[in-house]
Amino acid sequence: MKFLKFTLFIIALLISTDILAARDIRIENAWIGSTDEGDDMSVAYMSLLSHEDLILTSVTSSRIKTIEMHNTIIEKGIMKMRMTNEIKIEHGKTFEFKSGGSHLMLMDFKGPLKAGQKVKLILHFKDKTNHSFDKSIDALIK
Ligand SMILES: [Cu+2]
Repeated sequence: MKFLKFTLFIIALLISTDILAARDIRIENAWIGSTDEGDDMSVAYMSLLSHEDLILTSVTSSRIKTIEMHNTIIEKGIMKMRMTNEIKIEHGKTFEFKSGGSHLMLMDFKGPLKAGQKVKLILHFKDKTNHSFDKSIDALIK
């Protein structure tokens, strides 16, 4: 009985610390390039700053069916984009999705992405204990 109580106490503690441990991650300047009617591709940029090492495993949105994470590499003097399933976010170091560097590629969406509107993006992270969590943000279309 004592053991059961203790176990329940530990479980309760774990649950509460999990809820209380709001992830200290700052996501700023999230924006998406506007598109014209008929365009089927766009890009999104943002900066991320975390107080713990994280891995960004994917980005999803109900507005945009396909979002790929791309790195830009230079191969034999030619700039190429490579899809990746993991982006490392080192603690205390701002990671930027930016033009000419890593970026989010947006595909398979209906209708133009109009400047001034916002799109909800959900970022899926994994911490070093393999614990997954999501963070949703509003990206402004510019
Ligand atoms: Cu790309």
